[in-house]
Amino acid sequence: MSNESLANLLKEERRFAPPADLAANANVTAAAYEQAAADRLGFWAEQAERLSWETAPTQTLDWSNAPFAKWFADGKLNVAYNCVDRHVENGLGDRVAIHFEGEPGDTRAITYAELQREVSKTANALTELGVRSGDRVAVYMPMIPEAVIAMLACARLGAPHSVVFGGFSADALATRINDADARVVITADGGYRRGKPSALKPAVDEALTRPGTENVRSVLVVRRTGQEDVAWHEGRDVWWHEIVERQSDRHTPEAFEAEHPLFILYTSGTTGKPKGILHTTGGYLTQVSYTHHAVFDLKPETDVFWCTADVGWVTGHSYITYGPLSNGATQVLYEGTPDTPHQGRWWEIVQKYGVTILYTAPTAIRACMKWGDDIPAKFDLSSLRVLGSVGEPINPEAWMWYRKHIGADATPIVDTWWQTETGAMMLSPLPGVTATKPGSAQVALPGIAATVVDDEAREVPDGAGGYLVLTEPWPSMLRTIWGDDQRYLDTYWSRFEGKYFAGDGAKKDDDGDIWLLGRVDDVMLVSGHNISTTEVESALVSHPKVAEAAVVGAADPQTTQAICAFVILRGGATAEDEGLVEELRAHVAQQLGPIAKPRRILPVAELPKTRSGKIMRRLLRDVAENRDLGDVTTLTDSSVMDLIQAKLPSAP
Ligand code: 6R9
Repeated sequence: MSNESLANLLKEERRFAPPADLAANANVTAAAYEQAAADRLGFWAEQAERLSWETAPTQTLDWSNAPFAKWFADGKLNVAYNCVDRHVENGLGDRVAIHFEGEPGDTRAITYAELQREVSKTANALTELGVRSGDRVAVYMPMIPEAVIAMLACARLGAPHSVVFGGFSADALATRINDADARVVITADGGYRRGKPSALKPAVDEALTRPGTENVRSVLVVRRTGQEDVAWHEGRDVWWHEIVERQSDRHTPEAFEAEHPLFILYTSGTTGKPKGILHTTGGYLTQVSYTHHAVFDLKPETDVFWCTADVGWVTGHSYITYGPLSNGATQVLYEGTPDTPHQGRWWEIVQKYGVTILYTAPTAIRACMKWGDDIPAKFDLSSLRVLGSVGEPINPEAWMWYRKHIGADATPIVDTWWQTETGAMMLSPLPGVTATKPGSAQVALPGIAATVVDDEAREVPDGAGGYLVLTEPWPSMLRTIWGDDQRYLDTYWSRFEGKYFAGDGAKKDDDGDIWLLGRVDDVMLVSGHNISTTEVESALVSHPKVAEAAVVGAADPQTTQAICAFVILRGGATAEDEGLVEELRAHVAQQLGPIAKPRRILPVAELPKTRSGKIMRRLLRDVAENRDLGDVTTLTDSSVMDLIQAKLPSAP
């Protein structure tokens, strides 16, 4: 990026105060900010008391070998005990932990007492398969309860798991098995997606033919779809229902040191070798538990929580498995897609289980906008009291739609910024405290230190833009990149000395609130101005005929880059509509100024996305610059790119 900071183009004046009853009964009030500001480490030491420690920590942070952190280093605890057993011991065994809803409509309600038995049996089975503390276990599963049970069983044994998205290819799985040197793979015959069984086991079989995966000695297979033709490797493959079911349902958890590795999760990494992000035990669990309690105002006795993410994404790790369960929450786990068998499936689930807190991604909200307001209107969504967003900047118009059509124009929206690397939420409004602004993650959570700096690492004044940085260590921070300390230093700690570089562009508004502007690699340079992709996309989405937009800068001899926008239309608009493209260009110019007016606008049917719903602008840039496409393995649907490329020659 050039020296000039990001233009502060978008102005947002709308404000929504917390509902009075929520504010009056909120788990966390404004006092938390003051307490954490006065004594940040004392604040986190207090939050660590949310957990049950076998040996309580006496040290909070050891930063003597910065940026390699140790949190609560002399404490010992077991994560699975904290997520399961202690709730049973506290008399909550009959509380439902998981309401499972399979895509075909099959359901299971699993109480904390049953979860304790299932996790214990699975831990015993893994022990029989030779898994010991420190061994890595790859988990390649559909969204079924056994995915969560497998993670907890690994945690119980101190065996770090590496969950790989069930949708990733055999190649991606093999690379990750190899990098983590996994000894066991837990998988299923398949899962249900878009109304039909989708096999998983063949990808495991293929992955295990690749070099570097020889150390995998067992494959534990859940029978989910019951397809007949599962290839079987005698001596290596074991059915879950055969080995797990015959185990004792008792298992004594061992306490591990707070810095014992809990899991490795590979970031989707658009370039280069995927990074194995390492998270450890005590600090991670402290921050996921606290943020889940604070940001969602969770009342475990009465709330029904639902995070729509996949467990293969960090959001699923922190806000399906570890945050909610450590807090004794009741949650929904849904296997399938939002539009199977109909586009109201999610809202039907909210109504059926009386979901009170919903956590989802902007991409899903924009899809629902495109499908139409009438679909959620058919369901009773009155149980909802807090709505969350994560994964990308949420465009102000999508935020407004979410509030109005899902949240009855009353429910607070928490826009939570964080990363695989941060482990837990870092920036977010608090629903009982913050007057929210559509499109902004706004403020660092209590105990978190974040700011925006310019190229010289100077904090920018209010009203200016630059790079988001974290200026103090936090409990759930990544500890390193698995097997590559140097890459950890280079990627996150070398851009600005002593500060964690998140790789996101950001600006502060006139109130000092933070707005995320997209990945720094995506920021456009147009005639000497840095322009954020997010702001141009938000301007496009604020037009009633645009459901979704992806904006890239394409190399241009006159202006360095020219803004090129790909849009998905809604409200009956079509690419053939006379004057539509001109109308959209004029709309952006009027919203943001002439400098941000896209050179080209291309209506398309779909946008390329990662499996966690993030738009892959890099691929669109390849298209816009007529280059061959790079790596498309993390794309949800690679045929999307063929359709987009086919459009190009006829473009204006
Ligand atoms: C949790 C997760 C991290 C990147 C991050 C940023 C983007 C996530 C966001 C957001 C704006 C938000 N991001 N939440 N941008 N507002 N509320 O998504 O982790 O998959 O590692 O992605 O996602 O660009 O740097 P991960």
